[in-house]
Amino acid sequence: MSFVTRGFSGRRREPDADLPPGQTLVDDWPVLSAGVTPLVDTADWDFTITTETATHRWSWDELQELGVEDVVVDIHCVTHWSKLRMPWRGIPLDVLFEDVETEQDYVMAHSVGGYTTNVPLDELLDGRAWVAIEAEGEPLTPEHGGPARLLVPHLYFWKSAKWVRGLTMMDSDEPGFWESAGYHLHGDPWKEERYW
Ligand SMILES: Nc1nc2c(c(=O)[nH]1)N[C@H]1C(S)=C(S)[C@@H](COP(=O)(O)O)O[C@H]1N2
Ligand SMILES: [Mo]
Repeated sequence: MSFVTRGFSGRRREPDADLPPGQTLVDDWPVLSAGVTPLVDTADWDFTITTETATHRWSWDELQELGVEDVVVDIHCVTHWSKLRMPWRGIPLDVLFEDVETEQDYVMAHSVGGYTTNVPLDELLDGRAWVAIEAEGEPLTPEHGGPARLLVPHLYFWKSAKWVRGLTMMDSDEPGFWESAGYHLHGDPWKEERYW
């Protein structure tokens, strides 16, 4: 009859309720890179959003001045590992897109070293994506994409481009690096959109 007990058990979640199908929890943080780790100096780095009409550019310092946000998110790699409740710090893409005008609905993210990945623009907005600069309380290490990487945690982690340099708007959804090699164009871990 105790409402305390009932309320508690009512709120309890299954231990793996946050784990998408086919995923396994890891305690460490694996490094997955298709090529060599570039060493990127923030002094030479800038971030661009290129639309059909304009190029918007932010230096490292200008980006920080837009305002950082601390978030706790789950990440899911298509190779079946997940990390839950990971603390990250980054600049929300909502802020970057505030003054960007475009009629184009798709984005290609570009990284130092040539890596690319495609994401629909609406999935980068509404608090769902960041240019991340810290994880677990520390600046991103080079192997994890430092100084800055894309963070799109609701899609498989290959969409979170390390060493990100910019976003280019596109009229249609074109495949990026892994998508051209058979990874799913979209990559929703809850739908197991792994390969196509
Ligand atoms: N530039 C770049 N970004 C990348 C990759 C890459 O090879 N190059 N690998 C992707 C893949 S497949 C995964 S799972 C994650 C791995 O990030 P981590 O090494 O920080 O765990 O980065 C993604 N972003
Ligand atoms: Mo991956």
